[in-house]
Amino acid sequence: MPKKRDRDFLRRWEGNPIITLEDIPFRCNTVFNGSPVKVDGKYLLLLRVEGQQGYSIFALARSKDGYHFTVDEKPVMTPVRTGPFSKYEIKGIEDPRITLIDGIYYILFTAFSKWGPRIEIAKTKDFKKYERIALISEPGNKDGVLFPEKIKGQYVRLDRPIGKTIGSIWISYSEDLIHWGSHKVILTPRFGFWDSFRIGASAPPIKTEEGWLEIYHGIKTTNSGSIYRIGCALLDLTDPSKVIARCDEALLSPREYYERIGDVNNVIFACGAVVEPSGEVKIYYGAADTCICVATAQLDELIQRALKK
Ligand code: BMA
Repeated sequence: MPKKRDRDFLRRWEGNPIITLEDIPFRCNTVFNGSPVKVDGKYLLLLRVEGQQGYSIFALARSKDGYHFTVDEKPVMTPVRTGPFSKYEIKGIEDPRITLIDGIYYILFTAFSKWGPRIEIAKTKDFKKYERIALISEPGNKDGVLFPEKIKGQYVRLDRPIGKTIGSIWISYSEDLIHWGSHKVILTPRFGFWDSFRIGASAPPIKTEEGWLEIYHGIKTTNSGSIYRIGCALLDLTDPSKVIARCDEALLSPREYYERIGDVNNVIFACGAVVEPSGEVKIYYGAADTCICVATAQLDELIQRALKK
């Protein structure tokens, strides 16, 4: 048999998908778009789970090796139905992204309501108690990721507001994680490329000697719908509004059946990555809005890819 060529830059784990509907202990419609974090050598994955009512909640999965996960019996965050956040979470909470700063895990996620998506921020110290902090964008915004440290004394985030149907990656700054300003567009869709329609931040930025590595998603439209892929870019360490480099080719494209066919076909959508001491980066992604998968690359390889070397 001739050797099957791997057409993608990221290496899929051979046991993909790692979490499917069968692994969720409670009744639901689908599981996708998980954000990982490594705590004391063990892996936690905060999952977006869509209930059979049609809206999403978060569940927590745990693993010793980053590949075999067990999902907790009950969801850990559900849309609140009373209080100031409730009217903005009516249609659910989606796509969590976790960032650790000074012992606190901040979770940026999409709060959905009849006004559209807004970015909300919550925090946890122990993944047992979760506390909402604030809604930090107006509607029409999602894909919020927080940098893992303050830069020049300020918190920094990336997000994806939509204006005139164009979704680009913007940067904003804050003193207190609640009030944000100095909004600026930094990366836009590229005509003629795999990321020609819309782009958004995927994983919280990873600090490297060459700059902040941002793993982002790009969308191309076709006659039969959108194709979601993964790419990467490097941002300047001291001024992350400056883009140093950006990959030309996608790192991972929907190819396997579980990426091609599901509730939404042809989707690879990452919400985070774990960098191992060996330099291996485990990128966790939702496939076809129907399951969770993992693919890997060395950190150096991703940097070289962005630099087009
Ligand atoms: C995006 C987000 C993701 C989803 C993707 C593909 O806009 O809503 O949660 O995976 O679309 O449907």
